[in-house]
Amino acid sequence: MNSSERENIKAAYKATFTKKIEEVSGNCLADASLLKQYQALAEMVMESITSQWAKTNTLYNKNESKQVYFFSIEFLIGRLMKSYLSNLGVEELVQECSAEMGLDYEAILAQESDPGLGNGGLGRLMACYLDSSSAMGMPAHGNGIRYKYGLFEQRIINGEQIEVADNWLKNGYPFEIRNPDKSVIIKYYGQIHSENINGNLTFVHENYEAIMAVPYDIPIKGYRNETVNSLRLWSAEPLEAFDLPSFNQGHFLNAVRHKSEAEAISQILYPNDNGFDGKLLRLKQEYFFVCAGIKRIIVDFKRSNNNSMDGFSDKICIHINDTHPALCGPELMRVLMDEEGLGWEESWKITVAAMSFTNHTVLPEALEKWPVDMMKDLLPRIYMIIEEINRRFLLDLDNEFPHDLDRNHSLSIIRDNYVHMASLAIVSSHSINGVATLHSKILREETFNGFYQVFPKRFYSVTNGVSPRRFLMNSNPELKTLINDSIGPDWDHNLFDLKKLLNYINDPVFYQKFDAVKLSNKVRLANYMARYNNVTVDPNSIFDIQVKRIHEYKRQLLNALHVLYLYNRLKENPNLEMAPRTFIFAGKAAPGYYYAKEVIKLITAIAELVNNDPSLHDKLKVVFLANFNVSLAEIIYPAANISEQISTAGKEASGTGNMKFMMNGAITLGTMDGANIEILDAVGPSNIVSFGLSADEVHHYQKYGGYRSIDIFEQDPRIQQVLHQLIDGTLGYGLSFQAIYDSLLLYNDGYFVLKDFNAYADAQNQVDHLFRNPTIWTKMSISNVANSGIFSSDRSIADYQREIWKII
Ligand code: GPQ
Repeated sequence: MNSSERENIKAAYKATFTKKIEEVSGNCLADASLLKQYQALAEMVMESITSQWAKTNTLYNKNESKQVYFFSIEFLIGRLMKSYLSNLGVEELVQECSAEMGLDYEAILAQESDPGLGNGGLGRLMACYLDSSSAMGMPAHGNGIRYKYGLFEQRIINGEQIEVADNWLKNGYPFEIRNPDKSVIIKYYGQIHSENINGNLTFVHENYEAIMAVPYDIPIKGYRNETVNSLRLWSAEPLEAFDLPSFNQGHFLNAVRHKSEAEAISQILYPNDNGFDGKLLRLKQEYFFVCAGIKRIIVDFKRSNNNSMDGFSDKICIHINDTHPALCGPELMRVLMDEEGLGWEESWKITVAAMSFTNHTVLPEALEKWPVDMMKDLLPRIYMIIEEINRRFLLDLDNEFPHDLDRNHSLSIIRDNYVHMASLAIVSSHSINGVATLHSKILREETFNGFYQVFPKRFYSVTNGVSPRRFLMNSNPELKTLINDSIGPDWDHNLFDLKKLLNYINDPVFYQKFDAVKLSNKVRLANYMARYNNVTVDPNSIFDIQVKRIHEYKRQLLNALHVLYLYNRLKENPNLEMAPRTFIFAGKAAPGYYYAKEVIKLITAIAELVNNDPSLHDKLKVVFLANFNVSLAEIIYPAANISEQISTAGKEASGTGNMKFMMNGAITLGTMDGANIEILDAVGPSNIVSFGLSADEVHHYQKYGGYRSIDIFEQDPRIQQVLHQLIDGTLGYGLSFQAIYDSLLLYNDGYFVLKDFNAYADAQNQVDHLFRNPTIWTKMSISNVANSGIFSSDRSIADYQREIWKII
């Protein structure tokens, strides 16, 4: 494009934008608020995307290519405007025009609400996978819930977490299209009668309570290509417009009660991460989006397949993200048998061939199990089908392993009066995978070992990945520019090309530029902390960051105790030689998780102690950033020097924050857990700092005992001092962290915090030494960026395509 063409395009953009402002606000540009500017831009974006979207859908409706449907109870998509602009290839243009029109581009973008439709890694992974699928021109779509309120907003008041409702829809949401014509009726409760209709046994659902699922579709625009996939989020509404059976029978009160009950279903996201809480409403949510999603898939499939179900599993993959959508199996069976008239065997073949399942945790408390009575009452037909799936499965098992009652019991989907969702998911899927090599191994050898013995060929491993567009190009534009200037722009289509950066691994000029980018990102975060936490930090200090959900197994406590220990060392010796450090924490605690909330309180108390002590000469600062979400994450990752990934080995399935940090040049300080092990493989041992018990060692202690935290306590005066400080008032008058103290000593430290303390302190010492040698540090940092290609979610999606969905 020559410069006059560009000027024409810019003029056209400015004219359209000015007109749009009038349309959305009734004001001229000069009087339009930032919100209206954002809404105008959003409308323009949607207008440029929708024709591509329609074309993509027309293509997909021909049924030529295999379609993947991700079912997930969470999609943590983050703000979308920047992705759209960058994927359309117009971001620079819009930036330039905005500046020339006297508008504040970043402030306009900040108007967008950040939909918190997920808790953490599980929901964010889905968003990265949608982003990658579109980038790769692959047909993949999401099915989830349009929660009216997403994950709560976290405020920190007097050092404690306070939860505030997340009203993300309050100004409307410009990137969704409501499609009421595609609504689906969902039936709960009631009774099932079997009738013999024309010689066929038919199941009829009576006296049910019906609600309506209305889809809202969000376009997922591919990076600089023509593909626009869909994220379909279902909203629950009463079904006045429909011929409700109870209405017809004159049960009007019932019909009104349904109204508010209906809306309750998509009202709010459950705020638990890695934890199961067996509430009836949650089970309603699970069936809600499963039933709606499956129905639409079948309607669309049949419409383009001469009204036939032939070849369904050759064209459709139903991928379930953890067990929350595991009812996809029985629901697909129900539709195939009760609505499509197929027999059990044929339906079962189709179901297993279509379904695949990813597990995301081995924590026993997170594995879903629903009381039989609850399931039977709420979903009578589904429960019948689960019983039959189980009966047939146990029969097969008995044929293969005769009289093995223990095996039969331990693998039974229904056992001890519960429906075990992981068992259901495994039995009804042709593929089960873990999310990192170690995690998949633990699934095979421990968690699902019984199923592995029965179905060894069903088990796979696909290591997680993250979107390089969101977490590198868009959130770290200065690094993107430096990389473009150094190795050319083509790495954007193949992140493995980042390896070319290794050509600069000894280039002092490149070092300078690379360090300048990191510093600039640290200044941005320092400004944020000055503004929101009222803490001044030195951008030249080590930014040592742990951001993720607060959970015992993630061991924010280990980090916090070590900060206290460093504080003690500095108090003892104010001239201690160490690089100044800024310890940064962020993350939400589940509202009902007392212990996690205590950890937040502890961190903020330590921050109070440390930041207000002038005798430390600014060598130590501690900051807890409130309300960690995708938008804040995008500011944090580029600014990190140290990425804290210190879970008890064997407990973190993969982790994905570790990958986002690495891609931005942070050095991992981590245990040999989840994908940290693969980060070590990718960068080599000299570019990571690892420490601590191995998963085997942890497993051994857990199985056979032999660890006594009190012994460590008694032998280590550093630990004695720090633990006393938890309860002796050091951390504030009247403040005592007795529960944490007890968990470590009285309850024998279930997550091996004290056991790993010494190794962690040594590793932190090593970090200090490395950082004080800038050449070594920068080299390590560059190596991390250069070797991060394997952690692109494009690679993960390619693995799924090849191994699991079998798409070319
Ligand atoms: N994960 Cl089960 C969540 O974020 N929430 C959950 O409820 C469960 C898992 C995470 C898991 O803890 C991480 O290790 C993974 O990297 C992530 O899922 C994506 O697989």
